[in-house]
Amino acid sequence: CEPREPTRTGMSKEALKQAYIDNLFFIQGRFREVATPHDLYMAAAYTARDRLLERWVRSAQLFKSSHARTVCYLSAEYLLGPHLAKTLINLGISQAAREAAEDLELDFTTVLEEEEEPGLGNGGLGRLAACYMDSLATLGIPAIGYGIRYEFGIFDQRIEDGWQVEVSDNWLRNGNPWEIPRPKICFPVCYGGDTERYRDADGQWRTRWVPAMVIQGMAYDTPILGFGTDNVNLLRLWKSEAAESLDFQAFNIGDYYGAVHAKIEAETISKILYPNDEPEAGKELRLKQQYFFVSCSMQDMIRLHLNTVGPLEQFDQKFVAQLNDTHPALAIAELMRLLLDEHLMDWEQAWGITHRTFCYTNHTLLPEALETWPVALFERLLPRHLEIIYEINQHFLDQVRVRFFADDARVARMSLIGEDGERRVRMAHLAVVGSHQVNGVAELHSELVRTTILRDFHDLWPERFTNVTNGVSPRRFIMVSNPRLGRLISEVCGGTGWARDLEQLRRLEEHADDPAFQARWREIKTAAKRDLTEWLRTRADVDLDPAQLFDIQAKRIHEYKRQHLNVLHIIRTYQRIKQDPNHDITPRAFIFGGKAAPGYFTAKLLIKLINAVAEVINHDPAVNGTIRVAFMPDFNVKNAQRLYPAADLSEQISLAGKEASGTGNMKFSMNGALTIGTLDGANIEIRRAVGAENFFLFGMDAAAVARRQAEGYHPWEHYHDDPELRADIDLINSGLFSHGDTSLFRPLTDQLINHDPFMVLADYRAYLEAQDHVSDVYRDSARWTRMSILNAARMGRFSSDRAIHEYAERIWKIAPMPVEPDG
Ligand code: DL6
Repeated sequence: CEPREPTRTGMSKEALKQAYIDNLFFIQGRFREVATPHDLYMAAAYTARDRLLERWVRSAQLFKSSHARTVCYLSAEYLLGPHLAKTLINLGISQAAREAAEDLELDFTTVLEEEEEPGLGNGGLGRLAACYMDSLATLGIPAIGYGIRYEFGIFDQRIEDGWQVEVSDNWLRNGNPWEIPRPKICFPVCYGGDTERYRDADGQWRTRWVPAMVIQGMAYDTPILGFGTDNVNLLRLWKSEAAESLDFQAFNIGDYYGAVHAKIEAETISKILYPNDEPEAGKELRLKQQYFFVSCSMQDMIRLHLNTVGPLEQFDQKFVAQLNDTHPALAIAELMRLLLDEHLMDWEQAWGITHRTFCYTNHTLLPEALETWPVALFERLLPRHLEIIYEINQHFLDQVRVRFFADDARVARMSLIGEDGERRVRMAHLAVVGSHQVNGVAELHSELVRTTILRDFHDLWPERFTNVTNGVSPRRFIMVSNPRLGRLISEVCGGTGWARDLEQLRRLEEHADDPAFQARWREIKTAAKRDLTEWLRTRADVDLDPAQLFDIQAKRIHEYKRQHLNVLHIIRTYQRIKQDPNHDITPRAFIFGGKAAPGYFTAKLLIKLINAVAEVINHDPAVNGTIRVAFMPDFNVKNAQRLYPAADLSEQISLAGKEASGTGNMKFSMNGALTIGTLDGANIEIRRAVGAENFFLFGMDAAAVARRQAEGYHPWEHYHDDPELRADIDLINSGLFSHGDTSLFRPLTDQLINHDPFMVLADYRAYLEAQDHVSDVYRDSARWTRMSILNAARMGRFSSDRAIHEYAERIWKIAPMPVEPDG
C-alpha cells in the first residue's frame, strides 16, 4: 500500500482531510459536530499555513546561506484581501482542498466566506503593495515587506438612509491564523527629548539623542507564497507596545492610572489606520506611526545584515529599500541616524550607503496629497532627525547653488524645508534627494512628475527618473475572483501557466470571432452577473437584471474620480425615459462601490446623492426596470472580487492628469469589461494595448485640461449653454431626490456650477456621447463579446509580475533566487 503522506505537509486530498480534522482538534479544541463555521475556517487556514511555513523555512535557509540580495518594500499600507483562497491557489491545491472539505461534508464556500480580510490600507496604494508582494514571491525575488500591524484597519462601511456610516474594523477579534508573533524581534523606538554632543573614544565629536519617550515595536510575520513556486517571502508588520508593560515606580507610589498610561500611549501608535487616501495635515499620531515603522524596519535590516553579511559598509549591496510613496521617507533620516550615531560612521560614508539603498515611488500629483510636516512638530517629536534633515539639505542645496548659479528662487523651491508660511519639511523632496531612483506609476504620470511637481529635480538629476507602470496580480484578480474565467483561460492555454506568464492571454484572440466560444464567454459573464445580483439583492436590497448592461464604477469616492459625472449621465438617461417612455434605451444597471474618507464632506454627500438617485429611479414605475442604480456597501478586496467579473463596462472617468495610474481599470479589463475612460493614468496604456477600437474614449486630455485652466475655466458657461446639463443639475436641486429638500445637494451642485475644479461640466457632453456609443455597441452582442475577449486577451502587460520584473531589473538590480522543490 501507498505510504501515507504527512498531514502537516502532504498535498493530497487524504492528507488535507486528516489535516483539517487534526487542526480542528489540536488547535481549535473542537470536533466536527460542534464546530462553528469559523472553527472550520481556522482549521482550513492552519492546514494551508503548515504548508506555507514548511516552504518559508526552506526559503529563509536558502536566502540566509546565500546572502541573497533582498528588496525591502516599505509601505504604510497593505490591502491584502483574504488569504485562504489565494494561498490554496498558489499552493496548487484549491481543488484538492475543496474535495477534502466536501468529503467531510463541509460547505467550502461558507468556509472561505468566514475569513475577515486584513484591511490594512485605503485603496490603490495599499492594494498595489499587496499585488507586489504576491509577484515578488512568484518571481522568486527575496523580499521583506515592512509595514504596520494596525489593530483597526480601514473602517467597514454601512449605508444608512443613503449615508455612509463608518464602523470600526476589529479584524483581529477572532484571531489571525496567518501571522506568527515574534516577541524576540522587537526594537526600541524613541520620541521627543533633545540631542547632545559628546566626544567618542577616538575624540571625534558625535551626537546622541536623549529621548523623552521610548516604546517598542514587535514583529508579526505573515508568510507570502508565490504562485507555482516554493518561494515564500516575509511580510513583517510592527505592533507598538510599551517598553515596560507597567511603570512600577508609578505603581509603587499608588499612581495606578499613571502606571498604565505609558502602556496605552505606546499601544495607540499602531492602533488605527488613518482612513484617508491623502495625508491629514498636522496629525501628530500619523507622524509617530510613520517613524515607528521605519525605525523598526531599519533596525531590523541592520540586525539582519550584521547577522549574515557583517560590516555595514556593504549594507546597500545586501538591501535595496523601496519607498511606497513618501509615508516611509523618514527611513532616509533614520538610516542616517543609525549609521552616524549608533554605528559611528562618518557622514560621507553613511550618506553614500543611504543614497544607494533607497528608491522612491511617487503615487500622486494632487497638491493636497503631497506630504509636508510642520518643522515645529518635527522638532518636538524627532529632534535628531530634523538636525539630520537640515544637514542633508545643506549638502544638497550647496550642490544646487553650484549647478544653477545665482538662482535663489530655484534653491527655495527645491529646499527640503518649505519657507512660505509655516516652515514645513517636504517629504517628497527628502525622498528624491535620498534615493537613487524615482519612479511614477504610469507613463503619463511619470511624465507629469518630471515636468511639473519634481521638475527642478529632473533638471538636476534626469538619470534618476523613470517609469514603472503599475500592474495587478492575475492570481488574485482572475483566478480567485473569477474562477470560471480562470478555467476557460486554462483550457485555451493548456494549463495554468498563463497565471505566471500573462502574455499567454493572447491566445484568447484566436477565439474572439468564434460564436461557440463567444457564447461560453457570455455565459461566464452572465453567471458572474447573476452572483452579483444575488449578493446585492440580499445586502443592498436592490434587484438587478443580469440581462442589463452592468456599468460599474468602484473605487474611492473622490471628486477627481468624478462619480458625479456618472450620476449626471444616470439622471440624463432617467429624464429621457420620463420625457419619452418609448425612448429606446439599452437596459443598464449602474453600480457603484467605494468608501469616502470620514472627514471628506463632499465625498460623503456624493454617496448620499447616488443612493438618493437610486431610490427614486428604482421605484419609479415609468422606468419599469429599464435602468437600475445600486450602491455596493463596503467595497473591500473581498467584495471587489464580486464586482470585477460581473462588469460589462468599467468607468475610468477621472479628469485627465489627476489619476496617477489606477489599477481598478486593469482588474476590470482583465475580466473582460470594456472601459469608458479619459486619457488619464494607465488608461492611456490600456487603450493602446487593447486597441483604440475596443475602448470608449472621451473628454479632454491632460494638455487640453492644462490649457483650459490657463485660459480661465468658467463652468457656469457650460451650465447656461447646455440645456440638458442645466436640466440635470436643476433636477438635483429641485428636491426630487431629497424628499423636497432643495438645499441638501446644493454644496455639490454649487461647487460644480461655480468652481468645478475637476471640470465635470467641461467633459459632460463628450461623456454622454461616448455613453450613447456604448449603448449602441452593447446591442450588438457578437461585436461586444469580441471586444470583451480582445480586452482580456491583451492585458498581459498589466500583470504585477511584469511590473516587478521591471523594478528588479532596472531599479533594484536583483536577480531571482528560486527555492528548489522539496525532495
Ligand atoms: O499607484 C497605486 C495608486 C494609483 O493607481 C492611483 O492612481 C493613485 O491615486 C494611488 N495614490 C494614492 C495616493 N496616496 N498617497 N499619497 O493612493 O496610488
